[in-house]
Amino acid sequence: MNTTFQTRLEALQTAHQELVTRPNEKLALGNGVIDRYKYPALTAQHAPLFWRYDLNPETNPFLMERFGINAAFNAGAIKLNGKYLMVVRVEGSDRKSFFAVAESDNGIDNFRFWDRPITMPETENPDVNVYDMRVTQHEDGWIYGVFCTERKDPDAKPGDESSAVAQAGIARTRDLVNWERLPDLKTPSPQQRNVVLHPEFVNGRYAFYTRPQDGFIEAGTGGGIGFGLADTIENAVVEKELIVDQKQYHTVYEVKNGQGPAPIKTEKGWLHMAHGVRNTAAGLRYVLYMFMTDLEDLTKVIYKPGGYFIAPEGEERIGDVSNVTFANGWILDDDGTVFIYYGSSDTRMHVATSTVEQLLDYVVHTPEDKFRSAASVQQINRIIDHNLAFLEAKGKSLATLESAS
Ligand code: M1P
Repeated sequence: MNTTFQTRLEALQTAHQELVTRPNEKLALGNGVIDRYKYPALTAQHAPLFWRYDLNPETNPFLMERFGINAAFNAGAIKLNGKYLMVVRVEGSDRKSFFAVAESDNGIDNFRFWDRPITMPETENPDVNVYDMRVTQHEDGWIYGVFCTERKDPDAKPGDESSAVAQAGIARTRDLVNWERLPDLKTPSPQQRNVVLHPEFVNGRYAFYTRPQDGFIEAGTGGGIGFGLADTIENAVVEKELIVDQKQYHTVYEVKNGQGPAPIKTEKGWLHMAHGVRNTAAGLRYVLYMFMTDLEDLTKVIYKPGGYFIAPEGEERIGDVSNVTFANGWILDDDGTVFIYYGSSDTRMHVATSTVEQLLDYVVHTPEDKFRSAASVQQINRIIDHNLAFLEAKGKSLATLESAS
């Protein structure tokens, strides 16, 4: 073995080992709703060296990367056999995404990819690209992965190499290793992305959150988080989509929105995390927001805090598609901790932590968006009045608060 090869291999191994074993640190002074962490939970550089390099000096004397990994983002998540697992959208430098599982003992750090990426079976119409899997532990006993499958638009004009059709692919597994691919979801909408399977049957049927869209990028007239039922999962057909949470002028979900992971059941209702998109002079901005639906009527939104829940901060703002936070995975732990996994700027994964108790407080008590500047000022004034009454009862004033050390 030549010494350059050996020296380089050792340096690569040391750097990789340091990265995947680096402890993460909770950042001080969160906003009371979530805690963020200092380092991304997972990056392209976490990909095993043996995925990327031919480690034989005879066939790779320069120890060159043979398969580049560009990004690791938009992961589904599940806790299985005591391990916190992300089902990550890994994107190669060839621009194709695929799924791979990364595992951690504590949900915060030391995420390591399993030895092989997921071999996802294809349908008769092969996927060109697959991404953004939502993992649902369904009450029928299977773990489902619902993801976007993208293929070239068969109606694209000659020379148009960009137009694509997005649909919802469905697969199921018991162990995240062996997957059974089922036919893609059929809906009345021309295209679908951000489709999520609800974890419980609804009147004996499978329930899906959908995101009908007219084109590949534009939600168009179909904008909003939809809801529909299918009789079977083996050939899932949603005949009618009802919009549960629609896009709306001058909000953080003005251009489009989409359901995040499968909702969490709480005593007050189903807790949802979603992404909302608005346009800016610098391009689209993706943030996360929350809402709650009724336990009995899943199409009825009963609480919806105004504004965003998580928006890109610091390095999260920069990446292949900048100014994006996107979440399709969270884990509710037995003690009520919620691990929120979110991708930033289509590049890397982060974790934030909260509890069901905090998230319920946030969803129930955060003022709704009232859609006008004047109404926002009224909301601030209501908080100020509430604080003044509280301080007065204690014999204090706003000035004493400002000078508090
Ligand atoms: O690039 C931002 C996001 O764009 C798409 O989301 P949506 O369908 O809501 O526009 C997805 O491709 C997503 O993966 C990506 O993060």
